[in-house]
Amino acid sequence: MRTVYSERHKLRDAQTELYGGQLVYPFERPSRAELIIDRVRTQRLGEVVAPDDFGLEPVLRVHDRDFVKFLETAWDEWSAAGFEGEAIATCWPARRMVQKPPNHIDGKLGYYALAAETSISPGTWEAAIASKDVAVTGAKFIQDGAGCVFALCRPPGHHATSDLFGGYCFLNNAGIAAQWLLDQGAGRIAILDVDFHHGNGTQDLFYDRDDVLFVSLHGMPEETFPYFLGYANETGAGAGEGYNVNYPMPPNTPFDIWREALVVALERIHSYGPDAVIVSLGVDTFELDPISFFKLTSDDFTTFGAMIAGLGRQTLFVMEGGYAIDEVGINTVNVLVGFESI
Ligand code: OKP
Ligand code: ZN
Repeated sequence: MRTVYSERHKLRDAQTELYGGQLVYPFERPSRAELIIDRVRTQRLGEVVAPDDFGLEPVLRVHDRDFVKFLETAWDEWSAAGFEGEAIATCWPARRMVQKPPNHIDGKLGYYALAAETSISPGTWEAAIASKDVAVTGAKFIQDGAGCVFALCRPPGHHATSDLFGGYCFLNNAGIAAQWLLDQGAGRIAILDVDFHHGNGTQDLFYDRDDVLFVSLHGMPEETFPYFLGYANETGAGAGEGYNVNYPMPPNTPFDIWREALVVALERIHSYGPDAVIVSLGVDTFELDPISFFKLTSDDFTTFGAMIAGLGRQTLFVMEGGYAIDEVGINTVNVLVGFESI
């Protein structure tokens, strides 16, 4: 399969993540994408192509214009305000407070952040833009008839909502690609989110719609990030009722349990009959992932890639998380090779 990749992800190299009360070098780091592209090449997965520039139009189909403007100018406003570290949200419009963006960048950060771990650094905007272009370029190949494409996005996207960044995400790459395919004439898109974390942003984008089916397997929100969404009773609203499906699972879930959830998820996608499937591909379900608690082995990734291929649908893989650096390339490419083995 073809891989879409941009070197511009390296422009996102924040030096800080607020973790366990300390500022650490972020888990979501440039070497992740470099190790994945190295593995794509050594395993000869297929050609690697650079993305086209699709501009902001596809972004503004799912994201709020003021939010996008905020992301574009946040670093400059932060440094102009005289702050010396990276831009970190530290205050929020909490319960019973006014939900209105203030003028000062310190307050705007809290208004547009869903969490504090994700620092904004110089180059973050440019990398986020390149990442959505990787996803939309992948979608274009799908539109042109490709059976499967790997969009090696970085930074990831599935936590980003129409007007919130966080969880290492800025623009919702999978959501932008899904909406772009619909705008090109697709009738129905299914998004299968197999990242360890619930794709709260993607769920939120399409929650009241029936033209995007969102299905997610993830750590139960009682126990892990993003904590405040991802329960099984979140099934959609209005016209979208029944088109949102969550499979939260407990700590130490092994592959045989996870795979049962995937079987049911794939049956739901099959009965939906989508024109294309977008897989939010996180490999942080791996047993050695430093921030997650599922127990998949490297071979399990190959197995579930083949299971997804069993749908027999055009499939766009969009990279999300995965933080066990030594195996991130192996596990990611195992999914893609598994898919191609069918
Ligand atoms: C991004 B993706 C809060 C911990 C926050 C953020 C995890 C983001 C994961 N104490 N951790 O879904 O892989
Ligand atoms: Zn994740």
